[in-house]
Amino acid sequence: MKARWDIFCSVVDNYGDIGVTWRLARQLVVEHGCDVRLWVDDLRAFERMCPDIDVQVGQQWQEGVQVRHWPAEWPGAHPADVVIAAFACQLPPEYMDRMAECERAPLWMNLDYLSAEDWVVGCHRLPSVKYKGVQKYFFFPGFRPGTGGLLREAGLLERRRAFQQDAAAQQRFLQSLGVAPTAGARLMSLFAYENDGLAGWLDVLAADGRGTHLLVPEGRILGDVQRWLGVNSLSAGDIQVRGALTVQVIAFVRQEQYDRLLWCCEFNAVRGEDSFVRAQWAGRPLLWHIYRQDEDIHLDKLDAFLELYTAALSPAAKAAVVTLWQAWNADGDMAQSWKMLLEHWPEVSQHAENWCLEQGLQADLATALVQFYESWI
Ligand code: TRH
Repeated sequence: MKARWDIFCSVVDNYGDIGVTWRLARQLVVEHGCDVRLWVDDLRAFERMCPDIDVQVGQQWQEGVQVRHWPAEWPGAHPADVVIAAFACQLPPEYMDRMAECERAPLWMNLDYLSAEDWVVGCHRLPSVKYKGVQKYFFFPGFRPGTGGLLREAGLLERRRAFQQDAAAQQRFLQSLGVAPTAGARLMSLFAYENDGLAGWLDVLAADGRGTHLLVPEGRILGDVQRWLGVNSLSAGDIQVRGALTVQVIAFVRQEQYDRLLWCCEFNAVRGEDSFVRAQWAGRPLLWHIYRQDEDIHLDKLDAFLELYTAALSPAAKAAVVTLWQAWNADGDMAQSWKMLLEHWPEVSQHAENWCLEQGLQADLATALVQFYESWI
């Protein structure tokens, strides 16, 4: 019998919550034959990355996943065999009561935020709280052995590599987005929160000896881009040229298309959690805009990742990557640090591919969850 999974996603803000859970839900269906219901409290964020979603409908099927709207008033449902609360979201109290009434209580897990900090290994799969006798467990994604790993679909890296070796496929794809790359220019993508450091970075790109074609999906960074360009508005399709820099705004695309966009670019600026992971699977150098948290605790997370990510780099290349990422996340000098990175470009590029291959050796997150369930029953 197929295992039944309920995944609960509460959209706090942005797209990471739904981005991660939607990816996980599909993978559990396609690769592990699970019966998955994805409960989402805000279908509008979902619609951005999956335009087939009908935001008016309480129950619909998308790519083999039963998508259920999770309204304030709980509609009632029998608990599944495995229950995932994504990013520590609170399950409906009625649902928790039903879990406690089950003859055999479900496996209940909190799928946590991604972090490279070393305490994660010690907490992964530990029991958390109990509710009326039903035990909850921590499940941590991560980069180190002993964590739950990262979301990675079967064959992803092979598909990525084939695409990167196929110039015609890349050209067709970019054309479908309305992008005709500027000849000789470095193609880059920019997905970030508001960032005062952007102006310094764009200044140096505009003054560079080599051209840059910067693709900016519609989103929070556009205000900063507009200010730097000195224009009142920007929307998908707009192209502006300043010196060696071409800035092109593109529409927010489906998740699969966003992957291919990352694969096409020589450098990707990403943010949050899911795009950050996808940029690593692209095997290209990246820049992470981490999600800001109170008391700057996100900076510890940033340092922990940098420590791990740069461990195999030469000291000079490591310093260049660390300086750039810290500048982007803590108001440093983006112009100077970008120039530093360019000096180490070949090493940093090769490293991005090596890191991707190394991470690809770990079991992926969906498989790790299924294995945990199998060992639990
Ligand atoms: O949107 P985010 O900033 O999400 C954040 C983080 O997850 C953060 O950790 C969390 O606490 C907060 O939300 C609530 O960044 P993230 O995680 O990269 O999610 C973006 C998703 O959007 C990802 O799945 C990729 C997808 N995407 C598209 O599908 N199309 C696009 O064009 C773009 C730019 C992104």
